[in-house]
Amino acid sequence: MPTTAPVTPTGHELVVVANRLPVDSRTLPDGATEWVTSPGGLVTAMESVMRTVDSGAWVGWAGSPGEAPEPFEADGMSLFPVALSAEDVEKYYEGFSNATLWPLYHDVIVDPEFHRGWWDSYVAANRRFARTAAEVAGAHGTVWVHDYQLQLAPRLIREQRDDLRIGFFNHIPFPSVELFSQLPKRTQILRGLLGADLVGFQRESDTQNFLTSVRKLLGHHVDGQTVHVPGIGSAPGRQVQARTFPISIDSAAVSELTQQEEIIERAAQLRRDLGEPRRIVLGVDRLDYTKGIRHRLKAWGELLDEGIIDPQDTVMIQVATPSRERVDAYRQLRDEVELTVGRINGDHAPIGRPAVSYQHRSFDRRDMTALYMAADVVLVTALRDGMNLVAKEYVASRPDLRGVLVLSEFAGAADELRAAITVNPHDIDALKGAILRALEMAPEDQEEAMTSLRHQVMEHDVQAWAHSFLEQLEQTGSPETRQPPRIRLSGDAVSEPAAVDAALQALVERPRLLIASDFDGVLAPIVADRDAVEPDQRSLAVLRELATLPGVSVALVSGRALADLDQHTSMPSSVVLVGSHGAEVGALPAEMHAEVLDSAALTMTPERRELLDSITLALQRIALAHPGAEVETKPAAAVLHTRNARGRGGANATEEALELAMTLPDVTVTPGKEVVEFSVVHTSKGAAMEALSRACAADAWLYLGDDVTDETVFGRLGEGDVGIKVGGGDTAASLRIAGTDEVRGVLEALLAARRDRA
Ligand code: GDG
Repeated sequence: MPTTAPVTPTGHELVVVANRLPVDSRTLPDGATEWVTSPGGLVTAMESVMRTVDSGAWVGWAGSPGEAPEPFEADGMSLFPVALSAEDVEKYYEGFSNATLWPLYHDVIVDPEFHRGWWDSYVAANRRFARTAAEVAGAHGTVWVHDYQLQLAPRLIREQRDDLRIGFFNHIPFPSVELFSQLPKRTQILRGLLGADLVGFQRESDTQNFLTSVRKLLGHHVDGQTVHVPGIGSAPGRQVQARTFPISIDSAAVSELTQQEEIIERAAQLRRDLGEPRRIVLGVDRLDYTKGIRHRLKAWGELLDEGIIDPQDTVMIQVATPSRERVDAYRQLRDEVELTVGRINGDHAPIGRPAVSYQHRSFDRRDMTALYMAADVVLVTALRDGMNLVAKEYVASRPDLRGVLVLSEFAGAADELRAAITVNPHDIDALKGAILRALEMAPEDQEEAMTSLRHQVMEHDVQAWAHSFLEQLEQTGSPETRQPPRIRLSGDAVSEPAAVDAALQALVERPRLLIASDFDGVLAPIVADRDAVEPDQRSLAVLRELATLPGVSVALVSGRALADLDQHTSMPSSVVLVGSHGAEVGALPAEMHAEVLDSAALTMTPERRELLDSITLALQRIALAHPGAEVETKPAAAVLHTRNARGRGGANATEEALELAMTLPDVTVTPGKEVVEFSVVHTSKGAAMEALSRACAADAWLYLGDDVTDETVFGRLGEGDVGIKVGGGDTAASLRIAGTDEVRGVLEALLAARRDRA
């Protein structure tokens, strides 16, 4: 029983993030609220792994719309409730999660609905869960995110806490790429999931479907079960593992219940209540269209209609637990199921007894076990199901080795429970045949099949499942070994002129050179009005001159849009211009190999265009609220400039823009000096330099830069390359000079030295 003592929100070693907390609230007669733990399989599994860590936490919704209760302790875990408003419940939970994702991921058994407002709410809710998880996880801790409601959370957590190990497990199927592609927000979802170090699925086919989607829709390199996620900006590339972990149940606990006298008696009583039928057939499901309840009833109704089953000696019990009752498709399903049950009972039930005993309510765990123990046959006829725990619970409830399981091949459990009678539930004749085979199976055959099934279920329980997921996560993405970008110089002390000279002398000796430079702050002093920039004409002239020398290629790499850069520098075609932080590359001189540029990463798709338009609008709204802030639009990016904003306006606008960035999982956000850029193509100055260096087959390169965005280049310095930081601040460059005047000096020295060599 939970206590309501508040917990200090710091430092948990293992944090579970799931839509629901493992508790339900109960209102006491005096109006006070009491929390009762709701032990499901996941809770049991987590209890077992929580025992292995010093401190465990669970982040989730407490189940009632409105304000979240204060954090509290329950069963050795700290619970951190996340608030969901009534509108969140409608749009994030019932809408995007259960009326868009759920049907789409279950092979569109009903049509998924797409509404843009639902998506916004899904993003906002995922951010809230992610923020709480990031707040409560300890340094280098582990976060395990569960299920389709929280697919953006892994990335959103990583954006705040790069020190964490993050795992994600999808409890429901992952659809084929053809179906997944229907999802308007498909790339955002994939990028959200790829924030994890390990993404787990129920079946091997789900894992493969995910990897195919990542490869086809994001263009990432996939090597076996490893996804190579390219680095963005100064962030290094990452590897994400996708693996299969079939979930299970607390098998020993279920089996143990079957030994209790009271439960044995309940099972016997059940049979008596039903008039001692010769055979009981059982279905247990949430009332969900994925579970194939209609197909099951159709088969059963036909068997009765045809007189093959005698309702006097064979009864069906259908437990249909209420579920998602405010979602249209579920209301409709309930009506249809109840109509069908009514019809079957009207046609066939003996007086005083049902042909189908239909139970639209929840039973407690002990009653459920009694039902399994009383059932001669259990029907699991799901049209699509991640795993299906009912199948495993039935097996665990039969230490007497009696009973037959009919199992849909579309349930994940079919991969493991090979000794069940498997069936395609869409084939009603085959389903009828499977039911009859089950009813007629000889006791020794039942025993043989059940022995094999129990071997599987008792060995592979939910505790083993959780431990194997966490063990794999432990071996994956290890935060301790993740290197932050290397800092070679701090402060603002400039390098010794002799050191700069020596580096330049060594550089000019290389046969093929790439000389590249940032523009603002390097070739031109920074000015408040970006259009009034006055580049150092001598520096530009020296660069033009360098470009004429044999074996030398020259490039300007800027955050400015390409056209803007061109206008302010008037470079000849022998100098390559790279704009928008690498997203726009001008014409390359004939001797360069254009094919090495990654055009897929740079292409503006209609999807990216639409995204860019919405970002521009949002930034314009922020700029309007903070006078002096401005929005610049580029072909593949929108930029918020705060240089001219008044007072705290600049800082506030930047904060709001970074808040906005959190909601945009498909965008590269690059904060610079009083500027934040949102690019919808994924590249960086560093990536562009690397491509240019390959395009001109350079033996070594020189790069001059002053901004944080130039660190993406300095971070890639190889042996023989020279990186010069202009101005103060931490940098991965190896040398520092003071300002634009010194840049001119460096370029002149370089030109003279290279000429001498020639
Ligand atoms: C999702 C995936 C995957 C049902 N009625 C009562 C009751 N239950 C319990 C069952 C079972 C659980 O609910 C249902 O689990 P399932 O696996 O069948 O299905 P989903 O709820 O759809 O779960 C599924 C699962 O996640 C785990 O990863 O297997 O594929 O869809 O445990 O016994 N329990 C009680 N009273 C009831 O009336 N106490």
